[in-house]
Amino acid sequence: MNENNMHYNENDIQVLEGLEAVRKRPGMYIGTTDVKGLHHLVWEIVDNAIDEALAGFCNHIEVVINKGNSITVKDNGRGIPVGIHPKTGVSTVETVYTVLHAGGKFGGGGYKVSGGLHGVGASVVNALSKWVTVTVYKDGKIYETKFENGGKTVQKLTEIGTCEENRTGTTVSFKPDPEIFDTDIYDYETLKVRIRELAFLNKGLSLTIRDDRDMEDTTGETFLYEGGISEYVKFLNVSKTPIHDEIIHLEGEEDGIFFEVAMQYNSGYNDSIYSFVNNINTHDGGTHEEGVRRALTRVINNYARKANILKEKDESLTGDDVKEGLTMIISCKHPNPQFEGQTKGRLGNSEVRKLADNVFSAGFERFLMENPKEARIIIEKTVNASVARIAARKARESTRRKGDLDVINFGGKLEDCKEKDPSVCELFIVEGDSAGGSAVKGRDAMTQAILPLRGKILNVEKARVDRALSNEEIRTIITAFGTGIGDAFDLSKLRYNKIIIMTDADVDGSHIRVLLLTLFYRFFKPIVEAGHVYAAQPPLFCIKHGKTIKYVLNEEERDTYIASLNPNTKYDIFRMKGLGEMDAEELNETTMDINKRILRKITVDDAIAADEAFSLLMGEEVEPRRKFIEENAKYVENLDI
Ligand code: 28F
Repeated sequence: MNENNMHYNENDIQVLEGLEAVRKRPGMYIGTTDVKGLHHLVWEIVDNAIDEALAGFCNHIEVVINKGNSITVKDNGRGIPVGIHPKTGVSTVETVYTVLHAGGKFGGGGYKVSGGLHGVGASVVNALSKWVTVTVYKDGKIYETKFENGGKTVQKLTEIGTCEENRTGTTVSFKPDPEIFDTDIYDYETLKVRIRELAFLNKGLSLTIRDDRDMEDTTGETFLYEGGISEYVKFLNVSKTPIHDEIIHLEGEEDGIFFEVAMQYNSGYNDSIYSFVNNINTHDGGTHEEGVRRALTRVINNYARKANILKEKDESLTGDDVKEGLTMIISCKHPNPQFEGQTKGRLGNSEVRKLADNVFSAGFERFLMENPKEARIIIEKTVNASVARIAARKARESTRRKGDLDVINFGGKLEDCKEKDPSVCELFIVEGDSAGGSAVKGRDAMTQAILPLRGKILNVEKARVDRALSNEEIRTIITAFGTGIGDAFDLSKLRYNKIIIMTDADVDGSHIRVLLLTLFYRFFKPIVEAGHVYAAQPPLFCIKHGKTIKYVLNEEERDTYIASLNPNTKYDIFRMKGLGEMDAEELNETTMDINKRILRKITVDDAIAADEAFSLLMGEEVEPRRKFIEENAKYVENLDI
């Protein structure tokens, strides 16, 4: 794309308008006169330096915030031509800085502007500045010209000294006019982030940013990425967990249009896809993005079918499926970009769609062929996304199906309470039929409902929503809650203020409790977050002395209690039976009676940490799960009620 610049000459400059127009309506040229517009001036100048880099003549650009919030931008390019411009009769440097649209973009000469939106150029910056100084290093000489108060030439281009023969470049310093801008204070971070982005987008180009406002001669920060957008992807994935090592980097060129893409999947569920045209972020996508998305979906589907990971009967993967956990940078350099849309954030050039599709599909297909291990990891990730998407859809349809999950349809499993006001109602989810029977007899039938569970419920961490919904126990729970799930979830429809998990104090009981918590956390998170979920705590020991009966939860409490007794007291200790062996009265007394029982409220104070904990717990690893069962007090706060 550099050839275009070879025939460049000074005739390309066209004189269109005076700088006064810019000062009258700055918004038309730089968008706003707020802090954003202030920074925009820097990008106008930096863009010119980037153009020189894109032309292949510059590999270092420096931006300095000076004392007093003036800016200096320096490049080591060829230097703006210093000869007299035939149309204006003044030096080209002066012409570029005083004639609106003198950048060549409108002159048809082909000097590229890196930003399609920008590139209105140096003269706009000059028009909106208190002062500007331009220094050019060329042919062993140093030239300088100066402007003041909106671009009035106060010093014609003058040879002010000599330099080494091989030193070339352009240095521009300017101070934004405080009469134009709401603020005159530059933000280092804002400049740095964009400078770093420009370094990612232009491989091999080094960019330095320095803040000299507080202290001179600081070194600043230099960004140089030989890997270009691959390093951008690596940077974006740094706090994520990539699922394959290599960052896939593909590029191609046709008719002076350069296209490249870099990508890597991570274990997350969100995507970070950013696209650029001539270094400008195309927020609203466009043809370059469309080409890639189309090709990505097609190539993955083809591979998945061929490898039989996707069976004949399976639905095809969608664009959403294939971008789950995808970090991707798309960059296109186009000599004549058409920006569309309200905010001009969309690339419209239709020829780019094909180029993007071709470059991406050929390269990505090849990557998959050459890296079968990575290919499988990637395809399986996208297939999982698809399974989850289909399952979620089924779940929604299922909860919508009239009558299917209605309370009416219980078949007698739920022993509901008489009271209908949820604020006083409780649902006991009880392990086993026999405990269920005792609980029904021992309950307060007015406010306490009993749902007995037969055996263990499905581990929803290991099963997708569709399988979970085909599980009888889970369907019953969903129905009992009354809230629905997925899109249809409605917390206000919860039929009980307290949902109490009542399981044995042994390992099996703990396991069932964790399975239920996982189910609640995954499907009914708001219920957990709102503090509706509790664990009943059946006592492990009963201590009788005289007429007093004391139930304690564990050995520690037992020993503490005994130590507190008069040493002469005679007492008996009974190890409590499992829930199933207690009669109704015992169960009521120890575990259900509002005045005597001990409940533990399940809280989720840190949703993210809890989510991770649940994954860890309920995933493949057995050991951490055992640990949770022992330590689950971390997410559970003791509460005496
Ligand atoms: C700190 C900002 O502005 N760098 C620039 C060049 C180089 C050439 C050029 C610029 C003439 C008519 C535009 C040199 N030699 N940094 C910069 N480096 N402009 S701006 O040409 C200016 C054109 O319109 C340049 C041969 N061709 C071009």
